[in-house]
Amino acid sequence: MANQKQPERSFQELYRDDPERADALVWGRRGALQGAALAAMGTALGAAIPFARHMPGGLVPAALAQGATQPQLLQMEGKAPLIMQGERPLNAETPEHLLDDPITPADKFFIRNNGNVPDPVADPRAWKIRIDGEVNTPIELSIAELEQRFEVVTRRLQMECGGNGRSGFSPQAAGNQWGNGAISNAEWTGVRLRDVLRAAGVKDSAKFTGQHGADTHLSAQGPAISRGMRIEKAMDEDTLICFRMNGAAIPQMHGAPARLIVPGWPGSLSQKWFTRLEVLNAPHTGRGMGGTSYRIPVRPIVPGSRNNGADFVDMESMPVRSVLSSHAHGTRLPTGTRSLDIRGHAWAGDLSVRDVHVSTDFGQSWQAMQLDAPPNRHSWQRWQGRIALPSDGYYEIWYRATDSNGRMQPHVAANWNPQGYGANPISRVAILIG
Ligand SMILES: Nc1nc2c(c(=O)[nH]1)N[C@H]1C(S)=C(S)[C@@H](COP(=O)(O)O)O[C@H]1N2
Ligand SMILES: [Mo]
Repeated sequence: MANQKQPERSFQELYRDDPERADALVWGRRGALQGAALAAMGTALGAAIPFARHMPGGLVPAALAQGATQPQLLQMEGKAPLIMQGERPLNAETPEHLLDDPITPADKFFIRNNGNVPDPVADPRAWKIRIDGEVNTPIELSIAELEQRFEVVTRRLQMECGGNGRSGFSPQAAGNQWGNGAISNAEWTGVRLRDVLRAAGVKDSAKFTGQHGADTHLSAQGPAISRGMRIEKAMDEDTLICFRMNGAAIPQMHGAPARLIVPGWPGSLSQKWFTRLEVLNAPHTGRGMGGTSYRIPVRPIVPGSRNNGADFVDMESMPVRSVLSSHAHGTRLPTGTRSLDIRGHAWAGDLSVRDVHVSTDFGQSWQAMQLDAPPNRHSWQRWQGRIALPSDGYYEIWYRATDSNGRMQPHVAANWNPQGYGANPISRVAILIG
């Protein structure tokens, strides 16, 4: 163990400041946690570790790896205490245990801005949206006109930031260090983009879109973000021009009075303060397109290496992911607790989720959870189940979803890329009994 002559920092401090050294001290070279090392680890965690014999060599306990620093919390009227990611522009993610509602309420909806949030408009019904480019007849319609001319639909739709899970990458990738909380599943009301596109008359040359919104970049130079997608996704029945969220007006922060929702694909496509959609015959070149922006390698690159993204492809359907929403990370439960009802949500971009499994013994065994069918395509799915806890002590709940194609969340974030998209490793919540 630690050199007795030189006082060591506490394990928590050590894991925070120098995880490699902490690991070497705790695990030595044999990778089996036993004797004095096991006792020291137990002391650091404040409890015995009933499944210590199954702990993978070199594993940093979740309680020490994630819980070391207290995050700064958002303080804003109408908003829950979200985890701050940045103030200018304002970005905040939802802690997993606040994602328990089947329909994400406005106060718990994560915030992702690339520029300045515009001021509210006096007459939302008069807000105009223009469709032009590779169409027979460019059209410009107000929200009132859209509602009148086209079928109004309501769907539960996931909207997830393309960088959700980014903090899972090692070495660190550039951008907000999201955990799993840049995800929402609200009930959206609006008209189908495809109905409006058909009214304008989509030409054969129409292959891509370019989205535009009313917000400006922080420099006040040009738009905050302007992304685009393949025309097939624009024609999906769930791609909506929305003007209501959870039955109420869209909050200003989330794109009032109208925004696009492009469910299952990177959230950056879901243009807030939506003003215009260009139909294009070639990929859009707006801010947030090309290079390494929302693009991922086709062949893996060396983690941490430089790359201009020329060989990357645009990120489309988001990978499978799950959250555990019934218990916060680090929850302490009364002595003698021997079973626990847990639950959360799981989703997989354009796909659905086939299975959610949970392990309480460091991955030695996995238990299938009960999984609900989605209420509609592109909604997340509720999972729940009961786990047994054989004795008091320190546990980690590991949870892992599998999509309808059989792909499951990996143990470690894969396909590293400079701007950190697509990290969906298995998550771990620490629970202390006694
Ligand atoms: N006009 C505009 N639309 C935008 C953005 C933005 O900065 N400006 N951010 C995008 C990104 S990156 C995401 S993840 C979602 C976040 O939406 P939210 O803030 O409502 O959660 O909006 C997208 N639409
Ligand atoms: Mo995003």
